Amino acid sequence: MMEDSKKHYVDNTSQSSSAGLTIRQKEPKNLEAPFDWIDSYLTPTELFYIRSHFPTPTLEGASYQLRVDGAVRHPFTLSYDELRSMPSETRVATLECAGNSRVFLVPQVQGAQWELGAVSNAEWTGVPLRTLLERAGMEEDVCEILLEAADRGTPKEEPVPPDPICYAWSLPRAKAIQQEVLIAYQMNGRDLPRDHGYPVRAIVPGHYGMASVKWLTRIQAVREPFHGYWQTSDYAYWASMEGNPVRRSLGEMQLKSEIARPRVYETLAPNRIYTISGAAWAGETDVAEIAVSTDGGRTWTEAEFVDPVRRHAWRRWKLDWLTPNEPGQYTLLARAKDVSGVLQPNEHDRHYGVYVINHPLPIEVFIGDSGRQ
Ligand SMILES: Nc1nc2c(c(=O)[nH]1)N[C@H]1C(S)=C(S)[C@@H](COP(=O)(O)O)O[C@H]1N2
Ligand SMILES: [Mo]
Repeated sequence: MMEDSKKHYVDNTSQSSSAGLTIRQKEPKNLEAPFDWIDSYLTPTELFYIRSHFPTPTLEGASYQLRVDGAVRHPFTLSYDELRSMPSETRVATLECAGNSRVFLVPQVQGAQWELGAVSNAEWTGVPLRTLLERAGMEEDVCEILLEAADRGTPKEEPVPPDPICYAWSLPRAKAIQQEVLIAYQMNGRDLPRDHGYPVRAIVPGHYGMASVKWLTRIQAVREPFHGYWQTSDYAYWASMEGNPVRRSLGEMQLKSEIARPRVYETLAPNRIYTISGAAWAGETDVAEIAVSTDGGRTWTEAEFVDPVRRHAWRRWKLDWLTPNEPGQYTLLARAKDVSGVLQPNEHDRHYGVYVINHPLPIEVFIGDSGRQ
């Protein structure tokens, strides 16, 4: 199934790429993955995007402690070695920052100007959160599991809390007890790098990246919904309740596809076969179909998948395009359909503010003049 994971499927060698992360913000570290480089199913660790709100904390494996407490019958603390000696699971999960593709919003909005690369796919190894909660004996009336981290600071966006805060995120109980949620210590078969949460982070497959808390130090079972800064002021959206708008935390990733190649404003030769390629993913559903348009959405052609269906992981896809003879500008779009027949929305939903940018993103390219090739 993973046989072709290391094989380059883009056969046209002129479609070269510029591997390396793009800095969106230097400190705290916010680096974008080169999305045009999706030659392998798993994003190499050194090319995986980095999204941090505070300076990277320095935790040591030797002194690391993970506290599991709150509304539980048997609170306990684990060392790094104890966690690593427990039965582990390894699974592939795509992480996407909820602000990915923000640069495509018109008019321009505040926040890191992510293009296509605040998304990456890796293999994670760790202990299911569920195992730790079972060991702790979670009380019946627990409604959320709060994941607390070691990084601290004062957020920049209003309303700014009076004192420094830690990064923290709570998961609904129903998600927290799913077998796929990991307390992870390895990424692509090696110990987590510091920027990705060393020594231990949560991996919440299917949810936007903000739920996968890095530098995790405490897991607290709580009886009341947690209304912390990150999930009320920041990563939240306007839902509707009895006709009234209410703030809710972002959760599952929404169906999305992105074109990796060609890149924006790339010039292609006329009347040649060009392999358009990309990837598509979803939160708690599976991607079933990809359609590509090379005429700004008037007509669509079905693309072919490169990867199999695997819940919570992206599927790369490709389509051979016979480029037009006519020189000029062309708008490429890719649109995914999930297993229940739902398509990506045509437009960005304003209830999500500067997040969840999952409409088909226009990629403008040029067909060159054959005389000048
Ligand atoms: N402790 C901590 N965890 C965090 C964050 C953070 O700033 N601090 N950023 C979150 C966000 S918004 C995203 S998108 C992912 C990014 O994970 P990565 O840097 O490993 O790609 O981490 C999440 N976990
Ligand atoms: Mo994020």
